[in-house]
Amino acid sequence: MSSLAVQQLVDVLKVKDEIMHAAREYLRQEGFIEILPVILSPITDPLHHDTFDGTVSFYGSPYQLTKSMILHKQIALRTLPRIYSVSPNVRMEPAERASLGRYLAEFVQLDLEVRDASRDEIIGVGEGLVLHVLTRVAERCPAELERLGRELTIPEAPFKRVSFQEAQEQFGKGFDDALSSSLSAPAWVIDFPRSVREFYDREDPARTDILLDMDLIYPEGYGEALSGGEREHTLPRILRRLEKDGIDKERFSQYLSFVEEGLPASAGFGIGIERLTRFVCGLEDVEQARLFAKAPGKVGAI
Ligand code: ASN
Repeated sequence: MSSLAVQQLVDVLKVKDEIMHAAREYLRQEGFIEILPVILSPITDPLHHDTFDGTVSFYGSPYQLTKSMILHKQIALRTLPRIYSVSPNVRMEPAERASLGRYLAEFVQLDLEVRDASRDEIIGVGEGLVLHVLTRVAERCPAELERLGRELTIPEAPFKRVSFQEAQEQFGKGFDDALSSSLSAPAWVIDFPRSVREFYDREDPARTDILLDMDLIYPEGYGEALSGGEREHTLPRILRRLEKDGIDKERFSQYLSFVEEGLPASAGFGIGIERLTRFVCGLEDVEQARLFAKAPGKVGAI
């Protein structure tokens, strides 16, 4: 990865600032309330893929650094119906992922959730958010984009949808990169199999082992933009999912007591801010999208 010249870095940071401004503008207009992020908790997203845990001692008790706000988002919906958080996440991915250009061990996710929403409704929020951000950046940062050599095309909604199975048949296992390189506009991948996702994504009542979830994939090889879906929210279903995934329910005892009291049905997603900045600016590597970037394995980064 080549390092950016000072002016390019300034331009990237200005674009990132506009991305956040536009995202908040859109979400406020859509009735969302921003809640402050949780950074330390005894419970966090178990994640399906391999990461090393960031555990710290909280007065002698093991607490984890947040991997995503998913469990807290569900609990927060007991208080407010439409929420989001600009949430710092720590996911210590295996070091070899650094070379892929789209992983940071510390990154920021705009994580949102809506009470009683369906996947279709939340897909609409995702499209609206991405379109608003791209339109505003194109309007407000033309000089920055030009200096970065980036011509932004504003896609049309609704974005194309492809099922996980279709994508895998066409592009093979781990299809994200090949699918993304084939696209000239963002597209949704829907209906992931249960075995590749986390326990909180809702299983389709009509199709065993297929989830009502989705990823948004950027075009031009920039890869995954966001992940989300409808959620499991009742105790018997969550306990069954934990069991199927071989997860000890004691690990989530605090979460399960909220589930027992009652969680609302919901759907939501989280979109990575550095990846969005990389896509909007047309950057080679996600490390170029922020200051103090920590790529997987880069010990010494501050
Ligand atoms: N934030 C994502 C979601 O809402 C979960 C994740 O990042 N693993 O589904």
